[in-house]
Amino acid sequence: MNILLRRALVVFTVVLTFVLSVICGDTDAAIAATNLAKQPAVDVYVALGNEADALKFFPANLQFESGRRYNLHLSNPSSQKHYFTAKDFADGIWSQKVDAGNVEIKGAIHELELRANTEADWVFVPLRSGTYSLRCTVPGHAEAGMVGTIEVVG
Ligand SMILES: [Cu+2]
Repeated sequence: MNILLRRALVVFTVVLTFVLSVICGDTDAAIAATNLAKQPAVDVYVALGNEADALKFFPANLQFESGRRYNLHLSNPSSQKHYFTAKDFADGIWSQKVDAGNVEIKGAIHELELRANTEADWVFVPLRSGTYSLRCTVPGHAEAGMVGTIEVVG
């Protein structure tokens, strides 16, 4: 095979690989995820309970914009454990990571348990608009008022 023909074959193979990856969507999805991850995060703070052990989320109603990146700082200043449970909301977000103490967890997250006097940062991008319920699933807590709503707009 002469050198020109060989070069043409290499170029053809590279172009074909690129075209196939675009058609298959891998490249688009990878670019979208990279762009989302680079967006500056909007800080949001939520406390699960308070020092007086009130069974509430502070604040109880959250609003996010779809397509924006958030860093949700969760803290539990109370003397008992609490859950941040919003499964339908979590199904419609892209979770980048949860940072808890010295551990960073990547991938889909559906529920967080915060023991007494702990904190966790959840970085995500909401993708699906809607109104979702938030609750603490420790027995008796939701019934006592530890519930809220998460609204995703846009
Ligand atoms: Cu609770």
